[in-house]
Amino acid sequence: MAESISIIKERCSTENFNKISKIKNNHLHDFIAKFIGLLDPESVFICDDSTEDIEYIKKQALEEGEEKQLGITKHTIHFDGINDQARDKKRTKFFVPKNIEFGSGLNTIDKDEGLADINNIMSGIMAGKQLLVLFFTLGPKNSPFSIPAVQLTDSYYVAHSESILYRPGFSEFERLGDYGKFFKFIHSGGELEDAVSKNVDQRRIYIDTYEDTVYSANTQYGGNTLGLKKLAMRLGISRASRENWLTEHMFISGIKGPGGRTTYFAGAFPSMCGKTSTAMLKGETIVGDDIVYIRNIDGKARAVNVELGFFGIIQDINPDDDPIIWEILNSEHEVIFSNVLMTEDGDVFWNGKPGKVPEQGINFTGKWHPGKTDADGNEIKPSHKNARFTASLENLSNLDPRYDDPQGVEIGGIVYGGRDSDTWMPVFEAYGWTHGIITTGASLESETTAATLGKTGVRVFNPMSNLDFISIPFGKYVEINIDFGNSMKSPPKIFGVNYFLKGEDGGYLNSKLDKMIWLKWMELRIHGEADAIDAGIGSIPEFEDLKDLFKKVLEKDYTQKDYIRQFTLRIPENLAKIDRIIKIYKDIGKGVPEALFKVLEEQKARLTELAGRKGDYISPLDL
Ligand code: SPV
Ligand code: MN
Repeated sequence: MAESISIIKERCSTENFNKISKIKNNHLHDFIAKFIGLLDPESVFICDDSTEDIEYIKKQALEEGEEKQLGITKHTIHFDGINDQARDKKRTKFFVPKNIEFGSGLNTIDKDEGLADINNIMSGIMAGKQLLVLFFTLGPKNSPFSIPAVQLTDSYYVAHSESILYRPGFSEFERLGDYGKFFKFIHSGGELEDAVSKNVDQRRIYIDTYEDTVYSANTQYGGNTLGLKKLAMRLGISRASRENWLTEHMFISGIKGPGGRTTYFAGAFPSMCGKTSTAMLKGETIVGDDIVYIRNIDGKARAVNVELGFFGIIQDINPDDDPIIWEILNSEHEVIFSNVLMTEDGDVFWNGKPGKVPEQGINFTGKWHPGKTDADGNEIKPSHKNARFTASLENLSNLDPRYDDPQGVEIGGIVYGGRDSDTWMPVFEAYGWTHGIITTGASLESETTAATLGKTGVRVFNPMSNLDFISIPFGKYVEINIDFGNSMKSPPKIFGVNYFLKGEDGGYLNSKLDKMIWLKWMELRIHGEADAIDAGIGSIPEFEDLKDLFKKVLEKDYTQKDYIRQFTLRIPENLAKIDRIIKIYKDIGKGVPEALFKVLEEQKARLTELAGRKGDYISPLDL
């Protein structure tokens, strides 16, 4: 449509029009023109990734009040509104065209109805504002993994955040020419009051996996607005399911083994279960902390970090447990803090930050002082529990040298872990790919903590830690995971971990650093350099191997007593878990692969038989 380019021209300065003219892509021009028509911005800014353009975005974020300058030059703070502090699950919906069955458990809306609703909400929503057009690639450039993406937004904060978190893509769009399979994100914060979205009750996050498009309106919180993060992840899961690869909610890290070799692991953990700390283990290297694409390349599972930065939870970050992140947050590197406390002298404070709690400051509720309460009389902490920091991975001292490798890194092991006080052992290896996907990944649960509303200690089902993002029927999602590994001659080994196992006295059986040992043991297993014991749920470490590793890595004397307490097979708890998982998948019903029930029933039979011979609780020495 030649018409599209003239619609764009009308709202652009000559300079901006020259930029967009460099990309010869009719699909892109049509898309931008269509949304200029709907959103009705006063002007359009095209970001070509030049330093000047990025600086312009940062300057505008400060000028418009979406960010405030902090004491350190490259540090700013952003506040989201009081009721806009997290992902809005209720108002996040998938479009479903007529006559298509999407399966149960997903929040869906009829496509025509959804489109009518969002067109109504977005109609003229950018009147008087500037539309920003930004280009990125998900995954490394020029790689079999990369997916180009375009973001339309009226938020300089969203644009600034994405410029830190993602790989620039303007030149990639230029190179690709008339290419149509890019992801498309349209966001507007809507009407703002004191620089925060005013109409959060009109918040919408609508996902059209059939058109690779996501709409987000009347919200600013990153999880709802950063198109390339969790919005792209849902599009990625759909696309991957059609093309036989995987989009997963995982970190990637490189674990060092004997002789200085590096073995790469990818891992999924529900939030507050040790995902970031596993990605950032002392002495190891990080490729990514949140989202990965995994492909079968020449018979090997290879993976990339989709992103290039952290949008990480800041609560409890301290120099002892998180020395590398602490260093980033206290240096001259670029950081956007969100929803922490800002003090008069331009410093920040968050819940769990060592040091004295400031006497006063500004947080997401406005002026704050210790003891401030909300309308229900509950104490307001200095920072929101979901307060975050946005920073590039590229400044990390433990960044893996292959973090941007267009071919990805070869994944040797996949790790699944949840918060589990009484069932899983600290570490175990599945019998094989299908067994691992079914009994660990697809059976993942996590106990609620004091950090979430409601009762603590309740087990929440969260398959592959992807519950909130699965954009295809659940059964199909499990099936593509199974099929993916089985398409390879030697797929990655799968491991389960549990950092939260407790003893009879209610205390944790492991210290925070023990996870370093579990990863080292997995590394040896992948290379066939450690033996294991069959425990009915999979294979578990031998005492001597752990003893050696504890000594070598942590200079700790690991005792047989600790080993027995940590690795006693708890059969009643394991059987109860299998029953819970079978029930969940029976309730999902249609589309769940038969293999899932078969493998879970086999595990049940194995454990029941073991209990008959050796009792309900079996020491690893008796297995
Ligand atoms: C998560 O909640 O898993 C996050 C943050 O990584 S958000 O972008 O909100 O999804
Ligand atoms: Mn995440």
